Amino acid sequence: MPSALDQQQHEFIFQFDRWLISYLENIKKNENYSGILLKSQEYSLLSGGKRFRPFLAYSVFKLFSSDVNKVVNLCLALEMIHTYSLIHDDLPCMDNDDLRRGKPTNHKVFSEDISLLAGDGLLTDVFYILSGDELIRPEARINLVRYISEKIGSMGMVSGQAFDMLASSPMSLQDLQQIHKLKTANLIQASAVGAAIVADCSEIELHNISEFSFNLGMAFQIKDDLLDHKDKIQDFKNYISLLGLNKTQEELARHSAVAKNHLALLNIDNTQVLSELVSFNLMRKA
Ligand code: GRG
Repeated sequence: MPSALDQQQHEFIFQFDRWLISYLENIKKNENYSGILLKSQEYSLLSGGKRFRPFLAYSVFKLFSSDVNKVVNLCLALEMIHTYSLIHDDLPCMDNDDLRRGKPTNHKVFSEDISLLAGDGLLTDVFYILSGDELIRPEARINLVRYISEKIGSMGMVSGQAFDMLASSPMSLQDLQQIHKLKTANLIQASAVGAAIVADCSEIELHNISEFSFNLGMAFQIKDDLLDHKDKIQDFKNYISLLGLNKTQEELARHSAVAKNHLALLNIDNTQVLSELVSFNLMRKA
């Protein structure tokens, strides 16, 4: 018997792929859209990501509302932000990676200039689609755009990337935690809180969703560190290098427990999928 998480993931992926294809088909009709730019964006958007962030937004939204149409643009926007960050992160001036998800990186297939622009376009389009979403109450729309831009802009993910680029060994735990928070947890938090804003949640609900998703985001990155750790000198930006394996696993368990605790504090009875998502992260192999 599939778990509640499996069922919801299955239902979500099927819908999300249709939303994304339909979004891409629609923008193709715009005569100003550069064909090569679109191909480059499409290449990375359709290259097999886990869709973790939009799935999280969808699952949080479903706690409070069944009017799924209201969360479509947010789900698309989150995957577009994630995709832009990966395209730019892979560029020669950043991590200079040849492969992403086992396939050539965007700039290897297209070119550095087009990949840079593909990311710029994806990021900017996010604000176009969110600010124009008339299914979201105008006040909630403003709060949403402001919250997301705080989490991913210079106060958030972009500074996380800057700290990461400039980091040198040896690194303090505090500095590493700040990079993990800004680079990874912020967008995961924006996914969950963004959905709660769209669903018109109360202050106390927003608080618990925010704490839940911050801790899930940290747990997600610590799990990534556990999966990625290489016994190399260059691997100093990894929890295991700083804390050792046992303490890293304890940190993963601690953040996961705090996340589940905030789900319980929501005092609603349909949090099973999200609770299973926290457990799934603990066990995931990729
Ligand atoms: C602003 C250029 C710029 C970058 C922002 C997000 C980021 C910083 C860089 C990407 C590299 C990286 C390892 C980020 C940490 C977050 C993370 C674990 C990303 C991978 O997310 P998954 O596992 O990826 O959800 P898939 O491939 O499944 O979509």
